[in-house]
Amino acid sequence: MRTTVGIIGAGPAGLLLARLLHDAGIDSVVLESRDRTYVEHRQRAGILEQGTVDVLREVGAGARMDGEGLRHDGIELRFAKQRHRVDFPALAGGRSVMVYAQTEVCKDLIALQLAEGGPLLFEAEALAVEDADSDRPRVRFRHEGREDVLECDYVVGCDGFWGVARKAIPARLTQVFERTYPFAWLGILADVPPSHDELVYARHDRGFALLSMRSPSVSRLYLQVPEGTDADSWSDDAIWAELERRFETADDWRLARGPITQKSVTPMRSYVHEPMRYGRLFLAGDAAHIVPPTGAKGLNLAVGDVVTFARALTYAKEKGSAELLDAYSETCLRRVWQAERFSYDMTSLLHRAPDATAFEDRLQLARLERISSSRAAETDLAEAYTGFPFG
Ligand code: FAS
Ligand code: PHB
Repeated sequence: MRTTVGIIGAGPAGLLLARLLHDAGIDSVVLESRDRTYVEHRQRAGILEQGTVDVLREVGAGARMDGEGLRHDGIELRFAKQRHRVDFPALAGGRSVMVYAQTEVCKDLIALQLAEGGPLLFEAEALAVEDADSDRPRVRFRHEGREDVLECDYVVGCDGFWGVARKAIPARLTQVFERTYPFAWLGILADVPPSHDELVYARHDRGFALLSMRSPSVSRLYLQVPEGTDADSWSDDAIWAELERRFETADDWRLARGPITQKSVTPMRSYVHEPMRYGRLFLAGDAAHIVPPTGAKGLNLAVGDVVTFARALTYAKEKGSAELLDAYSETCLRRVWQAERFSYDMTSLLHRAPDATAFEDRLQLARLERISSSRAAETDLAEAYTGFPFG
């Protein structure tokens, strides 16, 4: 097989990149190791920044999002039984966010790709990227029981944290920055209308909790739990009781309960791989960086990377200059590190580490008091939450 751009991975990064290249008249092939059902049903992100919403509309994947997505103009911070709403449009130049699950984004992009895009091969596992530093990089892959090779001009590794693309970059050229956290998120889906019309981020002495949603009738909620927690060790009752404790307020707000339909634990990690390019191999999305989901940045960073790559390759084709391709890693990393900073700040602001001291507890409350009483402090949060510019 031969194509201009070999894309490894059909998560949001790989799928959106295929659309962006298609619209620029550049052919690509997407290799995805899992089947379509897995990709379309893997519960992950839920918040789209304004920039992501705009790009999805531009590539023709915005109709269902505009019909079913929920535009949100703020979030609530909850601490010491207090409630403070952060008003995004007032603080971040009119920007808001969209609640629309990553599963739905993938369904929309897959439908588009199958209807009018280049090859999207499911159950096609990339085994290795070869000759990445030549002008003829190759992806060796296995599909339908036999090994094959995809000859490319460029390869983009959109294969997530556990993918293979990153391994093609020589360790001597690589610098990895990472931090793991002594806690994780126990996430649930529940068939119950959300008990608040916007997201609620709660800091409590017992730990963090997040109220999110998937629709007016489906709630998405998270509890901070110790790292390594087994989701099945939490009964439904225990989950609801703990969420009620952590969302407590001084007023009469109540958390509605309902049938839990899905339960899973997500580990927390900050990770950046530098550089995000080696020869004709480019990394995008979780293949290059991971953020703790507290800042709702993961999916949106992946979008920023592939928009940057598509712009750079289009520029190279139209102007004959590799200038933007050569700047790809630096351009992406500027945005990545801002998202890493924000995600770390939100995580350290709202989660209580197992060994937290009384001093650290008071420091968290002082930071939250500052945000709820200073326009400058809450502006920083609103600007970062609603999104950084794409390069
Ligand atoms: P993805 O991991 O989504 O996609 C990579 C794709 O590559 C997968 O489909 C995989 O099957 C495929 N692949 C891997 N190896 C391959 C190979 N060798 N050959 C072919 N294909 C291969 N972000 C948020 O903003 N909010 C959240 O609440 C949130 N929750 C998350 C929960 C979990 C459990 C995880 C793991 C992540 C979560 N994230 C969240 C982050 C998540 O949304 C990612 O940022 C987003 O999926 C990134 O998209 P991709 O870079 O496309 O990577
Ligand atoms: C979600 O709805 O899954 C979600 C929302 C906000 C976050 C993380 C996850 O910060």
